[in-house]
Amino acid sequence: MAMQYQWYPGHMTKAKRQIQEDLKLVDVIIELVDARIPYSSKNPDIQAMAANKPRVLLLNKADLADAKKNTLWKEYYENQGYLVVPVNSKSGDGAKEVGKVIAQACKEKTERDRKKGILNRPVRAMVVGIPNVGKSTFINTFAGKAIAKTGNKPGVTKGKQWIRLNKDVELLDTPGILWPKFEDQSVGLCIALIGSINDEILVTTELGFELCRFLTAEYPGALTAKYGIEECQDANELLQRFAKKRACLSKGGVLDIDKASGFLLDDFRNGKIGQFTLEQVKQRVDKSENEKTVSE
Ligand SMILES: Nc1nc2c(ncn2[C@@H]2O[C@H](COP(=O)(O)OP(=O)(O)O)[C@@H](O)[C@H]2O)c(=O)[nH]1
Ligand SMILES: [Mg+2]
Repeated sequence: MAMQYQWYPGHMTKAKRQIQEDLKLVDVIIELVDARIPYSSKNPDIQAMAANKPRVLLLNKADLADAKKNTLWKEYYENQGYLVVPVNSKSGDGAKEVGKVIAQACKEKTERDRKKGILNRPVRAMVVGIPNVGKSTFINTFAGKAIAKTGNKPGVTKGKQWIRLNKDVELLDTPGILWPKFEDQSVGLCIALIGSINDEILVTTELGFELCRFLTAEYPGALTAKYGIEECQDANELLQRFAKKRACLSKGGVLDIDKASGFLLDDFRNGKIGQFTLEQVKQRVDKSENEKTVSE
């Protein structure tokens, strides 16, 4: 692929340092990834920063992803020691299960406290994830009802606001912002396809092309079912057919592929074509194993 999907937001180092500081204050980490790209939307640094803390991993936007793949990714991360729940933070679907795993994550901490003679100290948690993954939505939906802020507590860094989730759990009300690893081009492409990179630095047509390629290969029939266009191997040709169907014409009656790609991407990102997962467990597991071998 000719183009480079790169994205270097400012203040990355500062934000990372902030997370490192905040992590010292919490017992449990609630990490959000996008269920459509559970590998690419996961920051690798958090692993090192959060050593020895129970980790809850939420496959957020599960409503937009392939339900069967949600199950496979859940198993994959459970095998790595996470407590995993597919959720829809917008609707609150999965809330019950989230409550359950948070309680489970807290149990270890409460047990440890009890052995040290500490009783009735609430467990503290923090939400982390890359931009746009749904952190604010999650906090609003899941803590919104319990929005009573507990204010500053003695011995805690000034200015931190805690939201009480229930009698056992307090949540830091500012989410920690992480960044995806962009060394791998395919990670950048995945992040771009779900719409988490500013569009102006991307070539819409190229993304439309990649999306056509992916959908015809992994979910054959999906584009035909939605738009009534005949699918073909040639993604350029397919984009043309889509543009024709949507009557995307520029001045002079020429097909406007860029505009058509924009429509296609919008529909995909909003779940209007269907529920799709861009990454397969197998593919990504093989890859991480290879990476490990190289660095050793
Ligand atoms: N369909 C769907 N959309 C979601 C979900 N969670 C968040 N969103 C949407 O994703 C966008 C980014 O969410 P936001 O909470 O601002 O992300 P943040 O940057 O991590 O705080 C918003 O448009 C949300 O409405 C979800 O579970 N399902
Ligand atoms: Mg936010």
